[in-house]
Amino acid sequence: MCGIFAYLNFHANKERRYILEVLFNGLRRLEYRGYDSAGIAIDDSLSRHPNQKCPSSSPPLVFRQAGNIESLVNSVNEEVTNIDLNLDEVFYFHAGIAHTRWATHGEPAPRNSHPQSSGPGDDFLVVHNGVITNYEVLKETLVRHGFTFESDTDTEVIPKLAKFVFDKANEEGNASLGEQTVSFCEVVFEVMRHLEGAYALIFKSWHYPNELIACKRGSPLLLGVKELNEDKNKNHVFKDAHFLSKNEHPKEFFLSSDPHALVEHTKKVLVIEDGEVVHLKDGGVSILKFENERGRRNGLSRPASVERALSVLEMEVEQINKGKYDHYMQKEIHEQPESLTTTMRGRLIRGGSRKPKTVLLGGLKDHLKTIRRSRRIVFIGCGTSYNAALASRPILEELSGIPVSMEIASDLWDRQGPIYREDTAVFVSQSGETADTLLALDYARDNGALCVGITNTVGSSIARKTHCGVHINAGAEIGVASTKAYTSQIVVMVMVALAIGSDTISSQTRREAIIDGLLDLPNKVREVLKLDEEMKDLAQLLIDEQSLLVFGRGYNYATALEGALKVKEVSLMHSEGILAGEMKHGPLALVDENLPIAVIATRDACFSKQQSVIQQLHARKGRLIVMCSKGDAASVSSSGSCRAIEVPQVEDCLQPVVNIVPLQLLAYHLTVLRGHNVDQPRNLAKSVTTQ
Ligand code: UD2
Ligand code: GLU
Ligand code: MG
Repeated sequence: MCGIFAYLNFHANKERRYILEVLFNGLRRLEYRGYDSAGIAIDDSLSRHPNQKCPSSSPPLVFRQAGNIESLVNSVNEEVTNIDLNLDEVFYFHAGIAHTRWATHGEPAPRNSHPQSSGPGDDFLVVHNGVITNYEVLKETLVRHGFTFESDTDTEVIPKLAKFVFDKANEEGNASLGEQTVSFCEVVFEVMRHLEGAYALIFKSWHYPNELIACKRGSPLLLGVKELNEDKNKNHVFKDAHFLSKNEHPKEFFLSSDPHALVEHTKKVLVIEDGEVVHLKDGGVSILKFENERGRRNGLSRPASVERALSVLEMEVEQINKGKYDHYMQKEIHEQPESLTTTMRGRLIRGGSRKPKTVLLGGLKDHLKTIRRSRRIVFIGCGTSYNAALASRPILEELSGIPVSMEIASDLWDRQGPIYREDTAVFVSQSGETADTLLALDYARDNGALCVGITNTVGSSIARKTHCGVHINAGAEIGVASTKAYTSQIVVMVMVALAIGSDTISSQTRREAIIDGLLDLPNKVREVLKLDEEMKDLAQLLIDEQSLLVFGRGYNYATALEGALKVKEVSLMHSEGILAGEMKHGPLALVDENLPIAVIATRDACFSKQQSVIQQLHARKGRLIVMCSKGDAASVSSSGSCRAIEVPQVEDCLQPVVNIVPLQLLAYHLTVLRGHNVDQPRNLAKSVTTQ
């Protein structure tokens, strides 16, 4: 997530002012991806280190800020004045790195921003996108070797590990002064061998002046090359692992996680692949890679060099970011198998032969006793987040035995509804900055309730102000209409229900069945995503309609509300989610042969009631679209004509996660076909930070 940018000028005089501007601009190009902090590292002055051969063989200058890029720029300007840094100083070579952060480990704060450092002296600096899943073990080891950690990030283990590897190699190799016994590349390979998780990384070190190393696994990273005084006839191919064979031609290198930040400089790029280590040194580029994963892990084999041609960036930049998708909403819908996996990562404990399967929510474990003792659980949210809470209410009631009430944040605040010390108030918000939810949070805190947050944004106001909570870890969501955050919120709240209920022996079988269901859920979502074309056809049929009703009940009342919300917010078609049990109390009056009605009738405890709803709608010649479990299409259509959408059946409390997907797809296709803006619907904003 978020962004990485680096700029290296070789044999080309550039003023410090210019270098800073290139780095800041790089970050500005990454801004649209969402971030919460930013930072850069550049070289210090030659004048300050008269003994050094070049300025970069002394500790660099590191600037880090929480908040937006302009606040980083301002703080750099201030610091420049404070330390009397010469902006006109010219660098013939220089390597600068920059980062925008979307926190996963530790709140947005200068010490948690990147570049992260190896410690005093900043021997190694690293910018990182992604998550290191085994950072805790690495941290323990490094602490045992005397390292002190200053941040809460997972990233910090990387530069510290680099320093550890570097120091060890130099101890063993009795390095002569100025000569390193290990190359930068060797250090990074050794570091990479120990890292688990997903990452794109850039390393900078004053032990290796004017060099940069980039590597990645899972997260994107690109290299851009711009030759100054370019020979147009030359065909650039990576030869013998040395591109441009260290020639003296002046040139500039750019590294970025996003082509957006490259195109203004060059169109010649190399898309770095997983496992590759790209070394920029002496005007050349070398790419090295382990032949296989075993080689990487056991550290016995040596990495081989890779030859690859630069490609020309011809695609629309927008297109590359969205991968094969046309819009972010579409991408985020299709990303759900992966985002759900990340949400659950490390939180489902499979148990052993005797041990039961359980859920571990680090953010809640110390508060479970208090929650179990509360008289009531109150869910508080707005829009999609409210719907996600509503979807999880039945299972929370079932497994906890505690009454669960629902509050729309603004309404609770308007009424100043009663909240007590004995209540557990659960605040649900993707951004963690929703104004109405925040107001309700202050109110609930003042009334003494235990406040629990469910948010996607580490360090957000809601994450900070709640007593405890769970991050949904769905990754940055760019489309205004929430899709992957919704399904991750439900999964988190089901896990919360499992955790609260985990002390009840009688429900153990049920809980284990749900955990099995959770483990298999990404596969089921992958399966339901195959309905894409079918939903596009359906959208084509509905394109000119004025309105769409969605009937649901039980677990899928929320699906009806959320499905209708999706349709209305992006396709600008009126749509309403209706509790099927309320049908005869009004909505039935609307039914005729024209108005399209979607009915959710997948198999669960409400199945037979929904069958009767369908029959009554058929009796009034309703135009039905029925969502049913696999194998039920024939029986559903037997009582009258309707269009059936078959979805895979899962554990009842997880069914809302599967069932919302076709409706998300429908809303998406309807919007595209009706010619509206999918990612920025009219009049709406991603996070509603005003009342
Ligand atoms: C934490 C780390 C995670 C991983 C894991 C390893 C963070 C942010 N998370 O995840 O990356 O290392 O430990 O075991 O570093 N919180 C609130 N309100 C909210 C959301 C969270 O107070 O709205 C608190 C929560 O009570 C906890 C902390 O924030 O103290 C982190 O929550 P989490 O869900 O990320 O916790 P966990 O253990 O899954
Ligand atoms: N996991 C890292 C952190 O929390 C990197 C986050 C990112 O991708 O920006 O600092
Ligand atoms: Mg919303």
